[in-house]
Amino acid sequence: MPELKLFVAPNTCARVPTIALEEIGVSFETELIRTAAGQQTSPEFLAINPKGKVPTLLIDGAPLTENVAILRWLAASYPEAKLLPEPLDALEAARQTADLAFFAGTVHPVVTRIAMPMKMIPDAAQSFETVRPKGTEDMRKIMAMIDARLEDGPWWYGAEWSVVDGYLFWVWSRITGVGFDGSDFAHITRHFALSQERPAVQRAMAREARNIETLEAEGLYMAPR
Ligand SMILES: N[C@@H](CCC(=O)N[C@@H](CS)C(=O)NCC(=O)O)C(=O)O
Repeated sequence: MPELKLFVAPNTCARVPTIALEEIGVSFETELIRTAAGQQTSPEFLAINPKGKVPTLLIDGAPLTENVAILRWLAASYPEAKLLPEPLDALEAARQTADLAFFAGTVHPVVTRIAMPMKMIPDAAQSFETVRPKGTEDMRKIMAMIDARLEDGPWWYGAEWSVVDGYLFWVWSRITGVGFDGSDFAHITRHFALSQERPAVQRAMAREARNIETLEAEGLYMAPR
C-alpha cells in the first residue's frame, strides 16, 4: 500500500480526487494549501509541484499532478473501487480519458471565469460584470449538453457512478455556489442530489469543512462570492 498525501484547498478541483480517494476507502492524508497566503507559490510547494497548483498527490513521496493523471492513476491502481468502467478496448479507454480531459480542459476554465472572474482581468469589480456573465453564457451551453447526456441514467456512464460524476459534482457545486441558475437542468440537479447522498462525497466534504474552519480561524478563508 503506498503512502498517499493529497495537497488540497477548499472549493478547488482538489475536491475531485478527494472524493475518489474516499470512494476507494484507502487511508490518505490531506495537506491544506493556504492559497490566500500564496502558499501554492512558496519555494517549498513549488519544489513539489512547479506549476503551483492543487491537486498534487504524493505517492510514497513522489508527486503526481493534473487531475486527469491523478484520477487515471487511482482508477488503475485500485480497480476494485470501479472509479471508471472497465474499458472493453483501447478506444473505450481513450474515450474515458477524453471525458476526464473535457472536464479538466474545457469545463474547468469556464468554471474559473464564473467562480474566480477577478483572476481574468486586472479590474476585479469589472470582472464580475463582464467575465462572469460571458462565462455563464458559455457554461449554459455546456450544461445543456451534459443535462441531455444524463437523461438515460443517473450517472455519466449510466447506472454506475464514476469519477467523472465526482468532477461534475465539483463543477456544479462551484458554479451554483456563486449564483449560477441551475433550474433549467433537471437531470444535473438530480445528479447533484444523488451525489450528496454518497457517503464518500459526504466524507470528502467533511474534510473540506474542517479545512475551511482552519482557514477561517487564521483569517485566510476566501468564501465563494
Ligand atoms: N490542470 C490542473 C488545474 C489545477 C488548478 O487549476 N488548480 C487550481 C484550483 S481549482 C489552483 O491550484 N489554483 C491556485 C492558483 O492558481 O494559484 C488540473 O486539472 O489538475
